[in-house]
Amino acid sequence: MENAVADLTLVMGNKNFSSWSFRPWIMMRHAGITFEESLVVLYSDNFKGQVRRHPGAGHVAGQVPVLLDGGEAVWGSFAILEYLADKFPDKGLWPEDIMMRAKARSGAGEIHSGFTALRSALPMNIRLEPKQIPHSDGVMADAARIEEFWAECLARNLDGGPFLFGAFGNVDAMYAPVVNRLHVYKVPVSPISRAYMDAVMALPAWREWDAAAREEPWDYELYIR
Ligand SMILES: N[C@@H](CCC(=O)N[C@@H](CS)C(=O)NCC(=O)O)C(=O)O
Repeated sequence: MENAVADLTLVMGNKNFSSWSFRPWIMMRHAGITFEESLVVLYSDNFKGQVRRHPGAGHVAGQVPVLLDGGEAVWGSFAILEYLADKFPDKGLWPEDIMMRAKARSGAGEIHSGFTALRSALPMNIRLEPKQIPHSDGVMADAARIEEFWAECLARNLDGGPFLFGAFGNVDAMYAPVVNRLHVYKVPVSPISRAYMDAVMALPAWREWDAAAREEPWDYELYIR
């Protein structure tokens, strides 16, 4: 359902590469929260200044994403998702049950601050044709822990799934870039994880982001694997 009240702008990076921007974007699009996009191209001149030039954003860290709302700015993917859950309580962005909500936040916190081996070795690259590359022990250990968390969530089959706590929510949005990473770099995963990844990648919001990423002109050596 479209939300008529919102007057939000997401300051964000290029869709093909900006994994942090992808999180609030896919959540808002999936939940039907109306927003404008303001693109700051990754690695362009004075990136931080371009981000901070937005109204109300003079004090932010200078990275993307930033959410602008009513002349104020919220920065950082996790904080933006929390803000959206507060602002749109009817959207069910976190599980309703207090313990399930806490567990979803635990998982979201883990991906926000951890899995550095996987995140640095396998950059999000939406349009990359899946290709096999060698994976380090660190990458495999991170992938195993991600799969362990997913399996624990999916075994509960909350509300019949198919997402981590039933309906697609903030925790799924936090893991969305990892879905791309595991997919395009052909990290071997269990059938349970594969089914979850396929469900995420089949979302209309994912497909919209994917299609737009394929149209973008920017490419960077840094992301070649
Ligand atoms: N912890 C931040 C990280 C944001 C981040 O690293 N964004 C990258 C783009 S995906 C960025 O702005 N890079 C440009 C820079 O750091 O100058 C979040 O959760 O949003």
